[in-house]
Amino acid sequence: MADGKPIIFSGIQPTGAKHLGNFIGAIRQYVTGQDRGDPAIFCVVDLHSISVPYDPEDLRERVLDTAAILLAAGLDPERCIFFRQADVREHTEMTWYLSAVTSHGDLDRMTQFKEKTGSARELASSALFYYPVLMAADVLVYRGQEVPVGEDQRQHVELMREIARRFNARFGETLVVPELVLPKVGARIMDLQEPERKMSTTGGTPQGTVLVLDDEKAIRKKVGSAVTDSGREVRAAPDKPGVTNLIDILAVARGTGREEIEREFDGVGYGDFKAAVADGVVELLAPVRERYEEIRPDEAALEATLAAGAEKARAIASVTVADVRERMGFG
Ligand code: AQP
Repeated sequence: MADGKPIIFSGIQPTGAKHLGNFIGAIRQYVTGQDRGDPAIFCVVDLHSISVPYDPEDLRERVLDTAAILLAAGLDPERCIFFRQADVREHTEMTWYLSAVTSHGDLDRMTQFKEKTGSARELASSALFYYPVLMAADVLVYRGQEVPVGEDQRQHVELMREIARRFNARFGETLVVPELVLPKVGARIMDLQEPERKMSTTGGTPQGTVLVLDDEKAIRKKVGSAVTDSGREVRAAPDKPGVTNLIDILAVARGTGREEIEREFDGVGYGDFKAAVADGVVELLAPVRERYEEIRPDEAALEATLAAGAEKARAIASVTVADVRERMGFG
């Protein structure tokens, strides 16, 4: 930590279909984090992609899509370290070392694995089961102090904290126990069609998932057909998940709180409210889509940015790995 600024680390999976939940829960926090962190480190976690069936050529493309989305959203490689996970091999090496202090039972308790595999658990790749250890390595190898993520990652961050504590107890004080950082509003954006479920890349409805790269027409259609309820009141409440979700989305888009939105739309029907939410989302995402169109075609520039970031990341990660190896009795 320099000048009291924390080391911030977060990663995002490479898909071209980043959605509003990813944008609000994670990407927006990265952009604000880059001036708060020293360093702020963000990576496209391509190693995580192999936990589900994938195509290698497609993966390369999706990494560039995701990198372009993050740059378009405002990540500035001069103000943060931005790279591709697989370029820094210390992540995979660290994962193995951390296995020594991660039990099978720890991983067996991860609800995301259970939710994602359901009854097909026996067929799931061991990489999917093991994913939380790689995620712990991602953060711990930089001695990250803050991990900005959405609510769905809470359990994984709790596990990485436990892994760091156990490592330190077993081998001596080496790793930093990181803190979970959730956005104040929007830590869990819900599917617009099924507001009891989170907006999701794999588990959501296409109509209920607003993509960062959706055009204005698509955004208006999706927000306009969002599920609300039979009432008229624009009020956040547990029995009004659809309306609550839209309030949160508009609060984020406007940079205000729930209360301000409730006050402004008190007595206004859902139709006008939804139109305002659609306006807010269009204003939030349109500039990102426009910049993406400029950035994405220049693959050489994207590759150069990621390569430069990987060099900076490796310089930090290699020091931690050397300390870990020393502590564990290797070499
Ligand atoms: N609905 C959400 N609300 C708020 N934050 C969210 N995040 C994901 N969904 C929501 C946060 O986005 C970051 C990146 O997630 P990822 O790398 O796991 O990306 P993904 O796998 O493409 O996104 P999903 O939708 O989370 O995939 P599924 O559901 O298919 O596994 C993380 O910080 C996450 O918390």
